Amino acid sequence: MIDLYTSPTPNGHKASIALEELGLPYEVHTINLMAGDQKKPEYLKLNPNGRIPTIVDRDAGDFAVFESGAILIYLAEKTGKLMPTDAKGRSQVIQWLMFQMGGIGPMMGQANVFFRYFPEKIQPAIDRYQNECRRLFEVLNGRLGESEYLAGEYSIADIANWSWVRTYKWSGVSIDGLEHLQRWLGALAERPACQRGLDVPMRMPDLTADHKSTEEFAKNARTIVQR
Ligand SMILES: N[C@@H](CCC(=O)N[C@@H](CS)C(=O)NCC(=O)O)C(=O)O
Repeated sequence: MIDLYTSPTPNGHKASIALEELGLPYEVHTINLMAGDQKKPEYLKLNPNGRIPTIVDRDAGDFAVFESGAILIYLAEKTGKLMPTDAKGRSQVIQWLMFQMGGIGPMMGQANVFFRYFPEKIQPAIDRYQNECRRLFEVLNGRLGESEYLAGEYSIADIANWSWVRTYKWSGVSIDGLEHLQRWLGALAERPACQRGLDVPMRMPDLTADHKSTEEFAKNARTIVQR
């Protein structure tokens, strides 16, 4: 049994989707980011970075893993699934996983901060992060034009990148003209495990669909980025 400490955000979804794909039994512990649960001393013992997600593997002496990329690798290696074991195949998955961890995640995260949450509209910062996201999306599109999935077979690299890229509207970044990326976004959206993973810990509405929920969410999130 795995304990999953999470919230309904892209980094949280990476862990819940992987657990669903792997069919591992897990217990969800909801971390309320607005209430600051992630900064409580008992949680910081599991995740010194004070962010979600975290897993604790009860079957491995309550071994705690933080950082979503490390969680995905741990779960793949524990089960022998979603990542090949040969050196080259494993490296390909890790390359595209690192691309998400070092590129897509931080850039979309900062695009969200400057486009949605920051009280001042600093246009050069908004442009910088949105343009960098679009550039990264084009890299993904190029790869997906030559391969069905990012590292050949469906893997944790797809789960990591998809969990973020699917939220492109919230970051204000277009996917127009990126036909391979669009094909891949649609293909993963049809996977039952991806859908179940998005329900953890609770399903978020499409925040870009109506102005009131956009404003309400941005107002709450602002309190986290200003802490
Ligand atoms: N590099 C970390 C980033 C985790 C992260 O930024 N999580 C966000 C939610 S997506 C969070 O917990 N934010 C709360 C805060 O900043 O206090 C990972 O991949 O696990």
